Amino acid sequence: MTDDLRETDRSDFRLVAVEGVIALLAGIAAVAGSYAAVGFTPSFVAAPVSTFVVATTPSAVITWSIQTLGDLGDQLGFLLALTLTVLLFAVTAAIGTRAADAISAPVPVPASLAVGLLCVVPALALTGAPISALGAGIGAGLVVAAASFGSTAVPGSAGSTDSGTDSISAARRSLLQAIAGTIAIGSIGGVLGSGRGSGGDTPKPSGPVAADVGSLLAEAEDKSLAVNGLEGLLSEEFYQVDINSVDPVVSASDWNLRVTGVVEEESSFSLSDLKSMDEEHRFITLRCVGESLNGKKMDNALWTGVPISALLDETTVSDECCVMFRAADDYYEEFPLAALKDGFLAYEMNGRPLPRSHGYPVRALIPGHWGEINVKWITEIQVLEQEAEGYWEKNGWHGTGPVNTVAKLHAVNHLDGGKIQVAGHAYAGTRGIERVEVSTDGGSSWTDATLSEPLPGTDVWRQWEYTYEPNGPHEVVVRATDGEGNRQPREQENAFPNGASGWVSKRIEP
Ligand SMILES: Nc1nc2c(c(=O)[nH]1)N[C@H]1C(S)=C(S)[C@@H](COP(=O)(O)O)O[C@H]1N2
Ligand SMILES: [Mo]
Repeated sequence: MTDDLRETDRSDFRLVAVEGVIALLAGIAAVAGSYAAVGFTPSFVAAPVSTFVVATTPSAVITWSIQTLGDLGDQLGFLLALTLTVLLFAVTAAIGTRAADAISAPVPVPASLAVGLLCVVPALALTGAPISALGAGIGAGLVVAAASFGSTAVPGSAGSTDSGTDSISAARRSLLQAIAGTIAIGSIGGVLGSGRGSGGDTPKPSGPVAADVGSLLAEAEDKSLAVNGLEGLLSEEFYQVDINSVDPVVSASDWNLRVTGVVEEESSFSLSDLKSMDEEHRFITLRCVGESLNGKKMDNALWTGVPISALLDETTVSDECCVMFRAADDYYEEFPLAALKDGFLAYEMNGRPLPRSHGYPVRALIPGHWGEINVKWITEIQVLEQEAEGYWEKNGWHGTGPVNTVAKLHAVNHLDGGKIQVAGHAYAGTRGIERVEVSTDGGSSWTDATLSEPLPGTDVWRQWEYTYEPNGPHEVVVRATDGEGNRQPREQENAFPNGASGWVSKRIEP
């Protein structure tokens, strides 16, 4: 008698476990369905969850993650958001299955329908996007349908059939069917979603670039030092830093930039307004205040657009203290008005429309300043009477000012004949780079490195290179002097809060 009971308990437990796993699979399929419908856009169900995760993570943890985990931290954060989203829909699916059981009279409701309908609710609440919610509902519903395919017993109805081996094998079969369904939905969703992920109406780059852009790009290539393992003067893969895992999708035709606040008259500009102004091409280098000393969040591109001053003339900005930029991803950054006067609004990068990841359709570029005030997807320039804190400053960073001078050491080549070649990029914002020195004895003696010819522009990095004959294991140290004659300080500082600084050094074995 007791043994019998235990046996029943155990099989009940297994049935409930199967029900739980199927609910989890339905949760995964809900996320895949939403992805299939809208791709990697803010309407994807995991996007608002990710924003929530970032918003509720203590800033000390974020600062730690930026400095020690770097991009991995962002990836882990998104993985957490994805997991939470799956769990949310899994719980919803479990409730839907139980609800279908409960309301089996007078008209039986298939669990798949109940789950599908119920999953639409949180998806809609999260994203406000009916298509995304429909995708989530269909995904979850299909998995539950797959689970119950070919059986009369709904998988949720643990105990509704005779207990024992029959129901166990039925449960096993529905579990396998649910797994197969989830794999199918996941694969189809992956393909459909990645097709949509590019998003917006970002034009696909095609055909040759404009002639003047082409010759500037050629100039950058010509002036680049040919060093193995060293990127040229034009970055091939421009780094990306965002507060959100999922970039906003902004349509060029709807895009609008408002100039507000303490201005004589508020004004607003469309993309065609900008494009009707005198266009300029500028090489501008960006560096993130959060990157490590010898990190890779420093890159250069050729940007096409118009000076911000062209927009301000029309509104006569009064002599106020500061300006706040606001963007489509709810990002905001404040900085002194003086820096705005040299600012630039770019709508092309290397002769192509800005990629979505770099601010399509329009971003700001503020020469010589840390990356964070180079606001992407910009929507508003608000002139302020009083200082205010931007997104990162609220979290303790001081990243609105001019960049620190840095010389990176990214390439170490062992050449034929035993010589060693070291090389990297050096950048000092609008101060420019005048000199890079290399020491191969840990900083006792110094030699000038070869510099790449300067590119046109006031805010562009240079490459440096030095080849020498090694004499046993040694430490290479690099230091830069900016165009105002200031040698960068030796002491190494972490990124938080003022940006990494110090001389880069590396131990090298010949
Ligand atoms: N709207 C918006 N603009 C933004 C950010 C952001 O998260 N949202 N990140 C900033 C930061 S911290 C940096 S370093 C640069 C990076 O620009 P990139 O992603 O084009 O390299 O964009 C800045 N502009
Ligand atoms: Mo940044």
